[in-house]
Amino acid sequence: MPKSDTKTMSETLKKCYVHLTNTSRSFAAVIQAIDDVALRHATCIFYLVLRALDTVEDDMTIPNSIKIPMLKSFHKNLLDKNWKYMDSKEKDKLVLEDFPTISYEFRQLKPVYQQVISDICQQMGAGMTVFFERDLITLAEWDEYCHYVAGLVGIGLSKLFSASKQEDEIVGKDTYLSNRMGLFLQKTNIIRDYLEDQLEGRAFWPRAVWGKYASELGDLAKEENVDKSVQCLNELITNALELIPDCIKYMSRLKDQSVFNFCAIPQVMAIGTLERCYNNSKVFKGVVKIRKGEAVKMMMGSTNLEQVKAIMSHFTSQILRRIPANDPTANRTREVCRQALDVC
Ligand code: PS7
Ligand code: MN
Ligand code: MN
Ligand code: MN
Repeated sequence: MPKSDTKTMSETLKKCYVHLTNTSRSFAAVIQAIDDVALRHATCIFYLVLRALDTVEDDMTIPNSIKIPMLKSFHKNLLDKNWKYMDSKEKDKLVLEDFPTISYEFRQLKPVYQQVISDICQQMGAGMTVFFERDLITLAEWDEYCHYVAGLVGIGLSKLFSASKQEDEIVGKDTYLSNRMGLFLQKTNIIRDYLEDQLEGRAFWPRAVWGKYASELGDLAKEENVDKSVQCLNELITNALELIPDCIKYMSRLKDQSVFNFCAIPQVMAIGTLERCYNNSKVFKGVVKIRKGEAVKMMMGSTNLEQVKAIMSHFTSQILRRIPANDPTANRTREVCRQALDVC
């Protein structure tokens, strides 16, 4: 249930929650349900700042000569009460056009929260430009890109949880596990969004993998390549599934119910999405989404570690059953699924 204290909230903070509701598909509900008021507001502002940064990254109408310096200096906009950007063509452009409202509320946060958000924003902005200038080739580089755009989010969120005293110090300090939580969401997103990204001129699949199945990344969308494309997809999904044991370990440390739900619901949606995408040629024809009823069931069923493990093992078992005998990654997929089932 969203915790609204609309009576005591300033008009600008209310506007921030309106922006949150309008821009996030899945995060609005879990952020609004965070119990600790200060942590809830910090998370909402963190989300909007990164949504603004990601809107710049995603906007293919901004030439790189303008985009790169903009991303690198984005964190400075947090302290500039007038900064805004009116030329984006993206669907979430409103967060850039109304950035003064967001940056004003950023400056009302406790200094520790401001520091975490600003640091992550700076590292993410710089990181986003790395692969404008360099191709994404190896699996290590895939992890590196996912670290910049999602691992850092996990690291920042974990520091906010610990700073709020809602979670133990170890949660904020163990950046390895926080990073892995973000990687699981981002890899799932990149795998699922193949076609959408391809159509918009973006490419986030690592060449070391797709190069084994096609000579151009775009060729995976061609009907005559469907067998190879699905094999490539299965290899990337297998790589993402490797993250499950670390994600379970991270979630096992959480104590606050509302923080747990906030972390667990996206993870559960991600495993559901991976199961949907596994061995599914529709990934190359459109956006594969989990059914609404299924999503609702998962959200209600992610309120404690045992339930999350049960959902994770359900989807992992489904994948395990569907591994084609002749898939080139079959053995590795089996092994990774068994490792996930072992911890669940
Ligand atoms: C601060 C809640 C909880 C330890 C805007 C949550 C894009 C997958 O690219 O719009 O439009 O297809 O579906 C969220 C770890 C980040 C990682 C990242 C900030 C979990 C800007 C989210 C969300 C760490 C970079 C989905 C990673 O966006 O994707 C807050 C722990 C933003 C989390 C992007 C993607 C999020 C994402 P797209 P979406
Ligand atoms: Mn992006
Ligand atoms: Mn995006
Ligand atoms: Mn995406």
